[in-house]
Amino acid sequence: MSEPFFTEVQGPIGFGGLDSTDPLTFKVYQPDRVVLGRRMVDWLRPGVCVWHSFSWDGRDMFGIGTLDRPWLADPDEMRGARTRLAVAFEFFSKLGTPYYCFHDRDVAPEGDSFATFAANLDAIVDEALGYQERTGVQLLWGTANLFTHPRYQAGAATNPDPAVFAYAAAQVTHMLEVTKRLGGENYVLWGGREGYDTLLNTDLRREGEQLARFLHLVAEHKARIGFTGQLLIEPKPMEPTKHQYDYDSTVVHGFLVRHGLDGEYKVNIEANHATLAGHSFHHEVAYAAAHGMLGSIDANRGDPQNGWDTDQFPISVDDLVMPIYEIIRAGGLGTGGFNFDAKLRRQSSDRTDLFHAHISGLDTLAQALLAAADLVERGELAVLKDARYAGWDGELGQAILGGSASLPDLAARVASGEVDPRPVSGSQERLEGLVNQSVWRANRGA
Ligand code: XLS
Ligand code: NI
Ligand code: NI
Repeated sequence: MSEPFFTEVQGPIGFGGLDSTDPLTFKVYQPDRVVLGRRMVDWLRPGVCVWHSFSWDGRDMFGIGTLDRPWLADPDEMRGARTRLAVAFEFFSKLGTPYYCFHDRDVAPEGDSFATFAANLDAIVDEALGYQERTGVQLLWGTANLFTHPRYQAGAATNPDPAVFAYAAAQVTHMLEVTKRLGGENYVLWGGREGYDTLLNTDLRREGEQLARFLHLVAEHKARIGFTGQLLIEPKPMEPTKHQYDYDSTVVHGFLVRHGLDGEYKVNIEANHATLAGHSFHHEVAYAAAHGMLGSIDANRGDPQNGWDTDQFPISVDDLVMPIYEIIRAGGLGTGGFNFDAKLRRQSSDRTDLFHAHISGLDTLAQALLAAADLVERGELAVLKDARYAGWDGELGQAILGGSASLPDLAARVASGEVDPRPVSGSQERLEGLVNQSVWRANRGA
């Protein structure tokens, strides 16, 4: 074992409660606390991502790295990769969260050929297996990075050049197998460059067909190798390209149905991507839950003053109560979890800041879980929503839905005065009050 990197933290982070003044304790998150019959950790299934936390040094387009990530500068890249893996697992075990996630190139140097990259990745994966066994930390999902290298500048599956499609296929083939080897519970496809910068050079029809073919190939290979994890598509409307094809859950759903792929894929919903699409995170989760496509969550947030994917750690309970309410009502995330796809601010340059960020993020999720559970338990919201649609269970509603009422039948009922609807209040403010009351009750109880 190498020397500890996070020397100020002994770990595992314990529960301190709200009165604790020790910043390195959870204030709300108690993994074993039972909420609505399930442990907090089993509702949330939290994970840490390798890319933002260990493969990025804080650089932005105006400045060089500010974060202390010395392995990124190791001239011996494989040695650097091994150090990173050791530090990452030190962090996961000290934080005490059960899962992690990574892209192939987050953990292994690319080298100068695909064969070298594959060999580098396999060597790191051998070590990762050992760390998983020793620490009990598991892989929530794996993914291939099909957006950083210049070969992907015009997309991966949607590239105008089929050779790039083939290269992406090679990466995904390998990474699916790696994910299986590591016992990963899901496999994610985020199409960062599957979109366009200008329509002047883009054939939308072709690119859609290519993307569908790629997704079929991935599903086929999953079956071929006997990988039992869930395939997930992560919607995002833009950034890095001007327009991305996997715009939001609704668009992804339509695409999957159109190409006979529904049933094979669910969605990995990222809070900040929802807001980039002009939706709320609640909308995205509710849509996915309503259509049986809720897979997993990338936990983060944007900044209302900025229009881009700032990937900040979640901090607002208010923003999370309703998404978590939907998740509870859907029976949980299944094989999914809450992956912190979030990065430190560039000025958060102490090693221990990574702990503060994840502790605060997890406490926020836990508090929102308590409020959402209260809302589920009190039940008024669900009762009022059901009551709003009660007419559809009656004779008229059933006649319409069952197909026994034609347009002229309905017209006749209206003309005779038998059917004469009156407006009914939607009572939005009353419902908003109920949500707030659950937030406040959870605050009082924590
Ligand atoms: C970028 C995405 C990315 C995916 C994994 O915006 O969130 O990090 O989660 O490729
Ligand atoms: Ni993400
Ligand atoms: Ni993102």
